[in-house]
Amino acid sequence: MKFAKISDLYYRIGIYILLACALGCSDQKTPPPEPYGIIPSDRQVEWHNTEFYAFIHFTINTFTDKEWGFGDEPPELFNPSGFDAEQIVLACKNAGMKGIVLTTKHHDGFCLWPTKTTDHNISKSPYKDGKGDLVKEFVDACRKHGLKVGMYLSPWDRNNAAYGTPEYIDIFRAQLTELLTNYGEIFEVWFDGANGGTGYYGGANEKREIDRETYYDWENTWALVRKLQPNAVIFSDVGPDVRWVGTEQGFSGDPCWHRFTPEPLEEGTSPAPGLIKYWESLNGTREGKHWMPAETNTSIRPGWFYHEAENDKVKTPEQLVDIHYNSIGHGTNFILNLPPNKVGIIPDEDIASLTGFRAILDKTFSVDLAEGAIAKASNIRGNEETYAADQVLDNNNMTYWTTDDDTHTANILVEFPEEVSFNVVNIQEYIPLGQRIWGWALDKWDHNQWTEFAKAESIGNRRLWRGSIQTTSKIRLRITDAPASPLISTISVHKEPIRLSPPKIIRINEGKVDILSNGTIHYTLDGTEPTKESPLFQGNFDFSAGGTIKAKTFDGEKASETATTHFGHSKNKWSIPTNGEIPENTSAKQAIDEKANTYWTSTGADNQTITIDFGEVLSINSFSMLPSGTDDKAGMVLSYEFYGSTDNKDWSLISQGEFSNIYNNPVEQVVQFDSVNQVRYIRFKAVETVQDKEAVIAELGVDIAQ
Ligand code: FUL
Repeated sequence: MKFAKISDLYYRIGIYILLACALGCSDQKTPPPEPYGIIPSDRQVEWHNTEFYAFIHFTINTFTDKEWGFGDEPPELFNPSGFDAEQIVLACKNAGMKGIVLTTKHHDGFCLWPTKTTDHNISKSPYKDGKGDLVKEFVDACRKHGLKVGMYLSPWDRNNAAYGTPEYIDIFRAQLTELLTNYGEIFEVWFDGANGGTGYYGGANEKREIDRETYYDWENTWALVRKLQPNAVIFSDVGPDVRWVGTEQGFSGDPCWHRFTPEPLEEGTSPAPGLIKYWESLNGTREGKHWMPAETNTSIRPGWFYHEAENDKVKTPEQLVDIHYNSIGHGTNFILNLPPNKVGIIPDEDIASLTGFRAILDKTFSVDLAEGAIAKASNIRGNEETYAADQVLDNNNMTYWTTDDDTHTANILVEFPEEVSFNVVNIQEYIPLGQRIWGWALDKWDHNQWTEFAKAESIGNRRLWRGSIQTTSKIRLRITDAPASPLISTISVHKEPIRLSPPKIIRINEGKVDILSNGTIHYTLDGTEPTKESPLFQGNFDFSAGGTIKAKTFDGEKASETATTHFGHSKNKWSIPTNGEIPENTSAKQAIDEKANTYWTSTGADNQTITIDFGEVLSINSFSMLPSGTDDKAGMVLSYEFYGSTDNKDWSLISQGEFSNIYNNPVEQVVQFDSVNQVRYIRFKAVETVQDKEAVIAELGVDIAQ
């Protein structure tokens, strides 16, 4: 080898010396700790880092105003007038989301892409003259704006004639194959837990129950996903990669372990057709058999699909922030559903709420009060820089502080350059080597001694402590229980801005309404946003007819978020008639006492009706039914008939149907009628209940045509 110049030779020698040092003279002599117990796969670690993403529920239900389609809806109904995938994707991106999971086929079986597996798809709809592919439009917009793509494909298909037979499994897998082959990289495949029940099934119009343990042959379906999309995680009630958190209300348990051993609630029994509940989904299992972290799913509105009647019920920025702390803050991922409207865009109300939510989080997390702080630990693995305390302050969750193998409980201090005031602490465990912290506490230096201000069990991918303002010059994280050396990748300290609390709007006696707050309240009754010019609240007022109240607290230039509450017609004059053919049932009164925690329970599974006398003829245009909020869901009403009468003798059927997703999402069910009905008596009949038990209802109400 000949060197052109002598300087070239010296240059190369220099490089070799540097390389040799990097390899041989490196500081790191102590190997990283051994993994503890079950650890995540690479695809799961990647998923943990994705943390916050959107669910998009959009299909034929958007146009029929339903939560679950029966399967007989003509494809012509699917006709968004101005579908805009970019508007939807940008709404998600601006909210800080990193991906989108799209309902490519919901339980009604309508496919949003031109599948070869069934005619019940977008090519038979007027959308783009049958030449549209909504999945592709979503995927293209996601790729353009750097969001990951996930696919929801409902296993239950109420349209398909073959549902319930082995032939359907081939169809289902062919659909999955199309979705996982033709649209590029997928980060999550979402399999819904609702399976089997009544449906159209190609015209059979019957109930089909399947054995959900065996029917889908999940092992082979999962193998297909692995083959086609090796980096995608698979979600279902019980994994294999990601578990359902067990509620659709938007919170997770505390502790919340990433590991899980699924145990059915009651061995072999389904609480409702096609549903199984699992113990511990909320909390996981500390030393569970699988790495199966929870995903917290909830919708920005009460339902998963867009319903105009819910425009007033969009979760507020503060509610979304609370959910953030109760999901991501417990180490779960957070999938927030944003339902596009009939135009095919995210409505203004939802965008406004997302924008407010993001602003609160940005104000909180854009400043790290631990920046410039010094970290010290009671033990450092091998006394090496690689594992030193300051690794928790470097904003990199791939580096961590850890201890020697025989040191499981240890402390790490963060000393601020000057005294700080904070109300949020963010802690991350380095999870690729397992979830290995079982107990921890936070102390602050207070009058020359340590005072504990936080304490819990799990940390996992992320733990957000949020509480009252703490002022101090240093904090200490104490690991109080760990089965192996603990690994902490991040500690950061933040201040969430203090805001005025929105008022509380409550109904008191005789149909009156009170609005509670510490400040000045202005309110509206016409659906508009309250301003300082809106009526000033000066004391309770009659609101017997019902409607929507919006109120805000004001303090100088500051204003709270808007509180919105809807009340049906006052039940003040209502009673339960005892002269009809219905036997007297004392608990019936509890369905009209305006109290969510008292219940009517029917007198027997063969007499599932309740009759109500308004005491006057009312023009009603909808009814509402609030299910019991108790954990025991036996008797929850799954389908109903609703009758009206002017004389308690001749009854006419006003409405009948199912409360589609009530089991998983036990919120108030509101049913709008096709027309206004003039009645004095109403009769509600529970047609199907959970476990065929006596019907249980917390409240029945009606809205009157204004
Ligand atoms: C549930 C479904 O039945 C709902 O319609 C919705 O898709 C939700 C995410 O999962 O089980």
